[in-house]
Amino acid sequence: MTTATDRRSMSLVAGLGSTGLSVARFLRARDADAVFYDSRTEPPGIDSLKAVWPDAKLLLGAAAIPEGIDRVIASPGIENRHPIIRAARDRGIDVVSDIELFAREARAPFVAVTGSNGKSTVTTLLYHMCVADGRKVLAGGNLGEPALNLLGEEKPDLYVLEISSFHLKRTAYLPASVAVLLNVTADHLDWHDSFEDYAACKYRVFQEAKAAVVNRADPTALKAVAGIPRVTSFGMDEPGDGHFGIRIEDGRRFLACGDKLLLAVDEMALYGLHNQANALAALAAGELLGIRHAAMLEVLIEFPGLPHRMQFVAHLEGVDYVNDSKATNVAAAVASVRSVDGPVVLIAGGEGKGGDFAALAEAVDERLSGAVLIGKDAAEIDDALDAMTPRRFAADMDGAVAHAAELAEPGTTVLLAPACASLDQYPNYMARGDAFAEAVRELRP
Ligand code: UMA
Ligand code: ADP
Repeated sequence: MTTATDRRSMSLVAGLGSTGLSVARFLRARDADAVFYDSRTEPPGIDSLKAVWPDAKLLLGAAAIPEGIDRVIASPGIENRHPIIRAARDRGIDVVSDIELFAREARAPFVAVTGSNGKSTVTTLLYHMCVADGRKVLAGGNLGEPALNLLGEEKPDLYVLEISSFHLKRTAYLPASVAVLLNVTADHLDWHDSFEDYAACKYRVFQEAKAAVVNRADPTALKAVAGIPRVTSFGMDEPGDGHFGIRIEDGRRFLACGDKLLLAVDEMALYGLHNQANALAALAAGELLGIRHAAMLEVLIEFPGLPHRMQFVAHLEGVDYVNDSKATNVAAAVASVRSVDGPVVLIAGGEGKGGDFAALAEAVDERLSGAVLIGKDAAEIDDALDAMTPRRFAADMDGAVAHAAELAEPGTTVLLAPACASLDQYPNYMARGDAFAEAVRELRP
């Protein structure tokens, strides 16, 4: 009879997207045993899997865990209430993320960046800051390149990882050299059991961290970092010695460290108050890593931001068109509207993720000169908005942009900041942003 001690351990790899494939490469290189599961009977990743692991054992469509499985390595998109995850829990089988596997094997230090909003921007800023300082650095995680793929590359000086709440829910060991928590606001409530569960996952990033960057406006985060030897804070107020914040001199706003002025915010290529917070968090992380200030400031002067985040599209007949398709939750859309000078015609809607549209309305109503609502949750946003705000409904992005152009007076900004996921109408937020840019191009006389 085979017992658990005399056979190789067997993993169930759940999800055959980019994460599942990275796990397959990782296990194959270690001559491990695995079964691959996907709830789709013909997942698009199957051919790539076969290329990595020609005789891979497959379990498609069904949702039962076979006998002999010791752990489930779950892709982040597989919700916690998915039958496979529940069955694993009921049987006492460990459920782990690819990030946990990465953390146990990484031979170079890593930075873990999380938060409800700003993760990709801060991860990318920090990556460029490390490069500008002459470090060999690899970036990945939720940003796009699965973390385990980075282990297949030549060993760098440092990894910079963007980590989501989905990852953190299934990560029991994360000894980051620097853990960064940007902010915690409601998101992904369709995946997590509750807001409390979501928030606990975010604060968990600090647990085994050797140093931390903390948002000093968040008292729970300040408590969570109490035992960490090196902590640097960031915030939008004046900073204390060794911390990062904003100082105003002669009416001009500056990024500052203690009482030292580092850079006037009008010299930053990034746009908006929220990006000042992101810049300060990246500076704080860079400081903990010993990156030279000059290298970091050079990046802040030049880095224009990632696509689909406050991306300027066109100026037509006195109206600016801005694509912030990545504003996929309420807090991001609020930050987005607030970062625009002057009146806004907002294009919003899609698949809400359990966010509170009343909070969106309360925060942005007075700045809106119009709204165009799209997608599955258009009616819910309509209910929440001030009755006086002119609004239209549109079936697609062409219609939405055409309505917005009609509502927008010269001096207005038409802003795509949906406060919702795109999946009811588009494959992802990039496709939604591209559809917006295309529709704006078609407006040109
Ligand atoms: N699947 C099932 N059953 C399910 C759900 C999914 O079998 O119930 C299967 C799908 O059929 C598909 C696979 O799982 O074959 C997809 O897995 P996935 O959704 O985890 O996608 P990946 O391609 O592995 O991408 C994931 C992250 N996706 C999610 O967190 C939803 C990517 O973040 C990340 O870039 C990538 O790993 C590499 O680390 C995307 C994201 O939307 C950008 N993240 C969220 C966000 O930023 O808000 C957290
Ligand atoms: P994430 O990776 O966490 O989704 P991104 O850097 O991709 O974050 O930014 C996504 C969106 O979130 C942006 O388009 C903007 O609307 C909003 N945002 C970015 N940074 C912040 C911040 N610090 N606070 C609030 N909202 C932000």
